[in-house]
Amino acid sequence: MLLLFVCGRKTWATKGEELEEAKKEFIEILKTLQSELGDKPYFGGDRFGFVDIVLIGFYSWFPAYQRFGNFSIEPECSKLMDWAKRCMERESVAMSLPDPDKVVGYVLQLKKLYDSATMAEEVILLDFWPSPFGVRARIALREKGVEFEYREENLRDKSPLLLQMNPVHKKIPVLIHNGKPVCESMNVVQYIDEVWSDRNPILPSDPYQRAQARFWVDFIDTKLYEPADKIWSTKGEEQETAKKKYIEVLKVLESELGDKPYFGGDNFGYVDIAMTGYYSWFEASEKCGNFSIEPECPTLMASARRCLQRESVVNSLGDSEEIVAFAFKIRKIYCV
Ligand SMILES: N[C@@H](CCC(=O)N[C@@H](CS)C(=O)NCC(=O)O)C(=O)O
Repeated sequence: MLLLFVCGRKTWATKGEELEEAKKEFIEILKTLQSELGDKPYFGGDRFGFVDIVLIGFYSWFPAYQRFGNFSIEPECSKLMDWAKRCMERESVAMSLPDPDKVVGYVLQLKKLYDSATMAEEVILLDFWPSPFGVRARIALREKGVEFEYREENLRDKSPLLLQMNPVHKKIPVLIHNGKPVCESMNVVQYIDEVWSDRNPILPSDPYQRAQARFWVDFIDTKLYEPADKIWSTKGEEQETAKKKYIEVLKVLESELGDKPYFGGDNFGYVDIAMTGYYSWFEASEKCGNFSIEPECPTLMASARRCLQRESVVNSLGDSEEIVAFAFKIRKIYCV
């Protein structure tokens, strides 16, 4: 009987091969019981007995099993069905068994709950370990506690998956959520915030504050990238100009930060995630450019340290020495 219960449950809770196996086994069990019944009216012989009581409880579940498992019991087990109908003629049984339609409705509810609990979220991140953009997506996922599969890309020999998922820019990061790609790092961060909205908000809930956060992220991505890039990829006067511009932009950001611990106020938020990509390269920029950010922007630096100590950030960043070594390696290729 326990086996019958297990297989019955599988007719609505499983799919594919497992379901097919369960249906087969379910019918096999019923056939074994049917042959035990033989020509007797009840399992107890002429009298409705112990085995009859135990088995008849399953009868009101048959319509649910058949509907969700998409199979039919009657053709294979007609004698057993006759037995069940005989039992149902007994007042004690008819009054005790639940209405089969109600059971179907109940199983439908169970099935919905079960499906939503077991539906695996597939989250894949196409990334490149030193990327200041990739790290933003990693941090956002970790801030939300979302499990994800990290896939390292070789940007000199991009995978067919990257080309297929980001055919416009062909760049990382790309978040692939249940097969669907989301591109551009801050767009990815916003998407993560919206999908897993039940925990640790990244963007502020107030529309004005949200607009302000998006404004500053746009400022960061349009003003900071170019000088940051030139610090490690150029030398001489071009590099000097880039350093000056870089500090100028950081100072604007520092004045926006004011005396808040984070751009997001007391909380590490959208602008902080955008900046942490750059913070992860501060040491490499300073070493490649032979300059120091701290004396120019001490409060921004204090906030950067605070961000870099967060668990989500520590777990998302490589060793800063490795980023410095990587920056020098590509610097050699570009300009020395
Ligand atoms: N605006 C993009 C920038 C992404 C980006 O520049 N990614 C670089 C790695 S750091 C990349 O994939 N480069 C490959 C290429 O340019 O071919 C974002 O925010 O996601």
